Amino acid sequence: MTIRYDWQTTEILTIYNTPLLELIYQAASVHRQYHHPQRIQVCKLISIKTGGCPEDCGYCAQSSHYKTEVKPEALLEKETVLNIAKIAKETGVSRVCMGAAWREVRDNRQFEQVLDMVQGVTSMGLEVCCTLGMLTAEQAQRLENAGLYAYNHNLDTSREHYSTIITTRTYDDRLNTIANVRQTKVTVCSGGILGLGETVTDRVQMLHTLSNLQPHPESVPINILSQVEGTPLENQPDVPIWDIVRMIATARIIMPQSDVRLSAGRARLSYVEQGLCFMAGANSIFSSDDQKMLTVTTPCPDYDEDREMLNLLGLEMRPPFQKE
Ligand code: SAM
Ligand code: DTB
Ligand code: SF4
Repeated sequence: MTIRYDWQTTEILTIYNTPLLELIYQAASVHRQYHHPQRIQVCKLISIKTGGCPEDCGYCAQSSHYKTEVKPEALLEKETVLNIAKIAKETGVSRVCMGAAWREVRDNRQFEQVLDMVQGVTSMGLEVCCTLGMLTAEQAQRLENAGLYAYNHNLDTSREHYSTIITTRTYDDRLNTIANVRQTKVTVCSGGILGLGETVTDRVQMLHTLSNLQPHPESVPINILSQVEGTPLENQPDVPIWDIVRMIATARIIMPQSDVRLSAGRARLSYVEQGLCFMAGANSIFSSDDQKMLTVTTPCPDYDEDREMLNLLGLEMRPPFQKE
């Protein structure tokens, strides 16, 4: 099967609605053609700058527009970041993702500090990813020069649904930043969230936008909304496991070479449910030593628990820079 960049929304919808076990079988078959079926990428998130974000993303604990448990903190020291990365590396983690609650990167001293952290963690032999909000092509170039391996910038949902979730930036702002990263050798990580009150059509449209990017994002995170008290989306119902599996399988089939990451929301899934997600083509997760994703509002399974799960499922952790 060759990689396609011309998927139509009707085709994607047909895949999404395929009888479940047939869909999983098809996704698993594609997965095996493009990836080592026993290998899972394990990533560690570090919130290098927490809270106080000027954006109004309706799901986010870090937006200053909502009153949540999260309090704004200063940028972490490089030493702190290197220590967290060291423990992650010793555990077998291959990628460290540094997140900042910024609207966009500014050309200031804080950016210099982030570039220094990127350099430091990269020189430990780890893949480094950053998610810092909007970026110019020049800033992307500076991150590349510091050794950055990936940049995360999610589309979150469809263009149509986007404006009901976020009003402080547009879908095109998002696509522009992704295009700016594409001007460098830094790989692109872009996906979305399930559970924002979107329809199946919105999900399919988001997958359509992602799968029509050429090349496809090297990694596609599928987040499941973690309902945060104080945000406009605090009362959204849980996303059914079947929708999660369908979304993962569809992403796997239409973007066969990309890593599909079962991201936020994994903590509430049983090993059996996660096993189904891996069968459907998910091959990447976030794991942690502090039980959280970026903030305390979104739990994350820890290294020990994940080691147990991977052992039970006969899976192993993928070393850094070894994507086939
Ligand atoms: N500020 C940067 C930005 O938005 O691009 C980076 C950090 S932001 C926390 C990264 C992604 O995390 C969001 O795009 C969203 O997909 C996901 N996310 C944030 N809060 C979430 C929540 N409560 N549940 C699930 N996913 C969430
Ligand atoms: C992504 O798609 N998921 C990660 C990462 N990129 C930055 C974040 C997950 C949600 C974090 C929400 C929280 O911890 O508050
Ligand atoms: Fe800010 Fe990112 Fe949260 Fe949006 S998702 S409020 S941009 S930290």
